[in-house]
Amino acid sequence: MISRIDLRGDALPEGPALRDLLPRADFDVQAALEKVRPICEDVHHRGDAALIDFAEKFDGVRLESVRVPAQALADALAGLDPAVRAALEESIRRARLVHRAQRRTTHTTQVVPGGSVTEKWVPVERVGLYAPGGRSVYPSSVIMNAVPAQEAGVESIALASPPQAEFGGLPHPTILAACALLGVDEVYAAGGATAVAMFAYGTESCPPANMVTGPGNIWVAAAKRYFTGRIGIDTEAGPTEIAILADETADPVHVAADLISQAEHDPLAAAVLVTDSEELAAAVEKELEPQVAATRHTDDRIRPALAGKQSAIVLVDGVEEGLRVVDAYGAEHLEIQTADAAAVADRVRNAGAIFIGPWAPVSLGDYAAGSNHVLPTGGCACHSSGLSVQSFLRGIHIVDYTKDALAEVAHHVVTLAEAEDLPAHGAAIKARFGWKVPESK
Ligand code: HSO
Ligand code: ZN
Repeated sequence: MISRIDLRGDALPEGPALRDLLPRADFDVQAALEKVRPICEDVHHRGDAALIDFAEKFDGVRLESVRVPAQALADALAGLDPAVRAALEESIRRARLVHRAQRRTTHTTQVVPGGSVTEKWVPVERVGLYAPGGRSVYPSSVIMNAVPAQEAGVESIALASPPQAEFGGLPHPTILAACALLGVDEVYAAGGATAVAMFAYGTESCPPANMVTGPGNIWVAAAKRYFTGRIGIDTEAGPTEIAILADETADPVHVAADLISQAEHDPLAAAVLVTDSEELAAAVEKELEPQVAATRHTDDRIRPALAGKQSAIVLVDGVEEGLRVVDAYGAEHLEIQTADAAAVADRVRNAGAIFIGPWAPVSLGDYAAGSNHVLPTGGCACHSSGLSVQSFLRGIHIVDYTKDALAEVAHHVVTLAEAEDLPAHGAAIKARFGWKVPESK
């Protein structure tokens, strides 16, 4: 069901060469870009009318309005299963604890007497959150997007999710209920690239946003790329990934269950086990079959995900080599199931989130650890982080110098301006001191 890649014996290659040996899904956002361009431009030119036409074409329902009425949110919350409500509330509570601690404080550095630089953190003014529909109706993702934006102090938060024909053109009721629990009351029935375009350009019913975040399929990723520069985005989320670094101390039942848990998302989801234990590899292979057979999304998602070229069991000589492999891979989620798991985890450099030991499976992080589950995929963990309060803040430097403090450094500024052949830069200093460079002290 899952292939093996044997990297034992020879020394592992360095950097990109090692990465090339590791499995990964094809996720060609560039190719999708051409397809989303006309859709985005149609939303630009025709606004709500385009959104309504696209909803009819893609979602099979004719909308009366794109904006979801407040009553629909209240109804969805009233109809929510109490157990689901309690679980969502606990998830929100834990996420708030963690994200509140990420708030940044204004900080002033006294560079010289009379000269200071203050860094002030200012939230993005208006953010559009996206929650997918279809196969992935995840109220948990509404939490993971809304909580950091709220804790960052974003004043205007709107959410879009695809209209569902079976719910009369409203987004899925659990998405609406999650919005109601979070106090997000500006919600739109718009899906995929059209939703991103709605937030980027604005329409009659939806004012434009400065930033769009949230998971989605390749069309959402392509639309985010299309608008990058015009608006801020989080990351272009690709299919979910789990990597597990495990040794002979790991329980194969847990390892198999955790691999399957993320394979469940998508036929393109990646499940990668990196181990130095032939016994564990064999036991996991054996364990996968009954566990896969016993669950629900077996043939449409899990089997293709595990059998796909993006998934594998990677055999390495030791935990040391395993660490090099997981660093080269840069997984969205990385579990460490080895002896001294915390110490091993401490040495990992590239991962979206790390889960230590036997009692911290990725599923916990997906719902209720308090951590965020919007994480970099496709190796982007090598340069980017998951969603956090920081994602919604801008640090603004405030420069405050007195005349004496400027005079003290003026000659350096003028020298560098001359060296860069930018004499007018230097003149802006000299003009303040009778067109002379003040004496250096
Ligand atoms: N594992 C997914 C998030 C998710 N899981 C939502 C369950 N629901 C990507 O991090
Ligand atoms: Zn998940």
